[in-house]
Amino acid sequence: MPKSLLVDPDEVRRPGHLASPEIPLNQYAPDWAAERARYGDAGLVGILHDMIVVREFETMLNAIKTTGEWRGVAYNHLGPAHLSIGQEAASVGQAAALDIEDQVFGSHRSHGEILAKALSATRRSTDLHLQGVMETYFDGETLRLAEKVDHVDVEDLANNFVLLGTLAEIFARQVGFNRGLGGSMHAFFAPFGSMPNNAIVGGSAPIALGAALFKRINDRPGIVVANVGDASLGCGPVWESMTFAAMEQFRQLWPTEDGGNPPILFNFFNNFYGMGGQTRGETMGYEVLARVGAGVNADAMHAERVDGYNPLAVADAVRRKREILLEGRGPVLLDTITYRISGHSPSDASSYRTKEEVELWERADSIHAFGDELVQKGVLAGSGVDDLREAVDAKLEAVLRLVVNEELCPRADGRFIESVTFSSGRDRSVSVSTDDRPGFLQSAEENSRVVALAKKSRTAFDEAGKPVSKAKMYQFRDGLFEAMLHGFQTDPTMAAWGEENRDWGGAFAVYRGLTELLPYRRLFNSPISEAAIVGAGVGYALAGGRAVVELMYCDFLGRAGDEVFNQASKWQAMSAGVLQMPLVVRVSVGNKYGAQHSQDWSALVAHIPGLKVYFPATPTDAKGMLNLALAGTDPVIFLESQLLYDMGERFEPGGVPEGHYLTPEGEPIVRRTGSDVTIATLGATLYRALEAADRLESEFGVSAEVVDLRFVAPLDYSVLIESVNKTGRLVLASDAVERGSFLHTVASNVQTLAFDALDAPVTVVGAPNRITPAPELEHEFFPQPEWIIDAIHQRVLPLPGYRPSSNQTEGELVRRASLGV
Ligand SMILES: Cc1ncc(C[n+]2csc(CCOP(=O)(O)OP(=O)(O)O)c2C)c(N)n1
Ligand SMILES: [Mg+2]
Repeated sequence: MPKSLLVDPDEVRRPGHLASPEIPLNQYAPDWAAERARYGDAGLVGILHDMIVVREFETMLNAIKTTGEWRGVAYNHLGPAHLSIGQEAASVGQAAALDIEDQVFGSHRSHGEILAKALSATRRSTDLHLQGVMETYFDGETLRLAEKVDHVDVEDLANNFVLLGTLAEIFARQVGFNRGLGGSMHAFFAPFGSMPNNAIVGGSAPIALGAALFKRINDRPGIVVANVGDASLGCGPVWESMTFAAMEQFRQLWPTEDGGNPPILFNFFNNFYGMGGQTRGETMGYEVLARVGAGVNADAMHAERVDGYNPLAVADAVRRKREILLEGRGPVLLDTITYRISGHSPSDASSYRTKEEVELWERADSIHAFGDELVQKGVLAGSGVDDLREAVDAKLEAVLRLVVNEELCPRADGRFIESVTFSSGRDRSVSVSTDDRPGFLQSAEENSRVVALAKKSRTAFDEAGKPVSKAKMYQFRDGLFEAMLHGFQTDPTMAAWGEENRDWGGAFAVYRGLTELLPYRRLFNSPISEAAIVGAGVGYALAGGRAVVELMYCDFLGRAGDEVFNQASKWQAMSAGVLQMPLVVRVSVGNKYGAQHSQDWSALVAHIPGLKVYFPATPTDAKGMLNLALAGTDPVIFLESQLLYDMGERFEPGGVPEGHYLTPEGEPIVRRTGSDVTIATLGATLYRALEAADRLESEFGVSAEVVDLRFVAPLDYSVLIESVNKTGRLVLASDAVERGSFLHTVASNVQTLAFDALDAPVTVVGAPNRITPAPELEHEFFPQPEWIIDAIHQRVLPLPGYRPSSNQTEGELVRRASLGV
């Protein structure tokens, strides 16, 4: 689709002033009769009840942490407990305005949000629905225990279930909502709309954005709330998520029937502190947090400050904002003011604030205030608050007694954690959306790229062995294209985004042709926001979709560091396998553009548990391995060397296969057979290794076997061991800098697994530990064919009469290591 928006110089150069919408501050005007009619007396008491539940739950936790005991139950809780005592009206008021299908993502301080959302959802559910949820969750394991606590009806039993599932999770027990693998800061219960909570400050913002995108793209009901703290406004990913959610394309370019901007509410629980740093007056400059909305879009994000000490004011704001979001006019920002009476954590001595300040907020306490109001208005009897508290405490005590019982409530073990690290393509129910918006703009047969590919040679050489010209040759990037096409055709939820993904065809033309084929909602340009690009992919995937996101250069991984290292990688295990993460992060590995665009960082991602890492080196593997990634349900970092994008197929005798196929996961492949030495490579170095092997053969009669590792994780060592058993020698080479290279892990494992077969030490050839220089000097940086021969000569198998051109000796290794270069 050609560019459709004109940038008119006359318009943009015209003088004027920018006006911003007014941002209301605490404008809630109580209308008691209207609120009573809206909620009914039982509803109002329900709100108070839930606030008391949150307060008592956390008071109990505080006592356990600080005194090791509550109501006669002793327990030593080793893990964290970031409490929200004082903030109950904010979380409960919010939940009171949300439906079951609305989702809330939170922070390290989200026990209250989990309880509030779950209790609100139970109240909105039928008994049948509640029973279904509880029976099916972990096959009723949590329910069986919850049934041991007194209850009068199904809703009351669901209260037991919520308290028990949450507390057991905090205490790392198997019946916890995430089998104890999430713990206090990551607990959640998706069936009631309580979604992953995040120990990384601001970490929920991009993930919630992805979940909101999932709703928008797949026409699902409800909204998504990113509950983050005031101090998270100092975090880049939070800003990236707000600007991403506010992109004008959602309403200007996407068809109206797609529904507008993703329905996301950025709710800042503004307690005025980030640990001890005071956001008002010290660590931020906004003065009033809600002001920030004006910097994001023309609607000022419909920002408001709302009194988070009044549950009805919060519910009123959330209800109004929810309507805006459902109409596609988001995103929304709420500055929900509140106060944390408790310390940041139970060990916090509150040295950063005065007693006077804490007492002022204690005097305004929301439970007292709301309770008094209900009594005054005759909704609740005089002793009502105390009666509610006593009933909640009795239930909590019974739950606590069960959860601390090691026999009734055991913990999962390491084997279980291993079993949920990957979901390995476990059945994923793709619920096809019922709407009739087409998933394609044209048929594949009429797509220009598909038509052009049909005429191309699927091998690099013709039948006479002559090289095929690039214009006529099916290339590495075409393999990726075909895999993407198949993914889009077979998974209706699949969506892709990144910088330049649409008109440009992806930074390296992998997607050329897809713009004509796919509507915006399945392929779109993102802002230059790597954290939000990947983070939204995480949220989209865990919400039920399949996402393919692109990082233009491997060197930009740092910009999406948390999203790759802590989020994509960890949520399957932290959820105990409740969530799946069908997310492919396509990452090009560069060259030519110098130090900040040319690094192979396979080692960084190799070190992160929970990630799969693929690195194809041929067009056949580009297609087969991307097919594999797209057939799976795990997060895959898919590395693509820019040196290979226009490479043709040289190994597969019939050329790149036309149909759909999968490269066997984790299996390296022998690209050239030999008997004297094995050269194993990762990525584009393969072709230099093959050149080295040819020279070894022709000039020295040394027969080299070349193995293309293709995978970093998982990696099956049998092909390599078999080769080393035959040759007795192994040289490993890749374009990554030598220090910390993943190849050292391979070297160490081969030494362990094939020690008896080895006639020489395993040798790693990598780039020197320096910056990547200008293209004219790259031959001094990236391993060259002669370096591989030099290393063989100097450290593995002396070659008679050979004169090395570089220094690959042990002495040089020691010298460089001692200098750190
Ligand atoms: C990225 C990151 N930096 C620092 C921390 C340590 N930390 C945990 S909570 C917190 C304060 C967060 O303040 P805010 O976002 O306002 O939430 P609040 O604690 O007030 O609920 C800090 C600095 C962290 N968990 N993550
Ligand atoms: Mg705060």
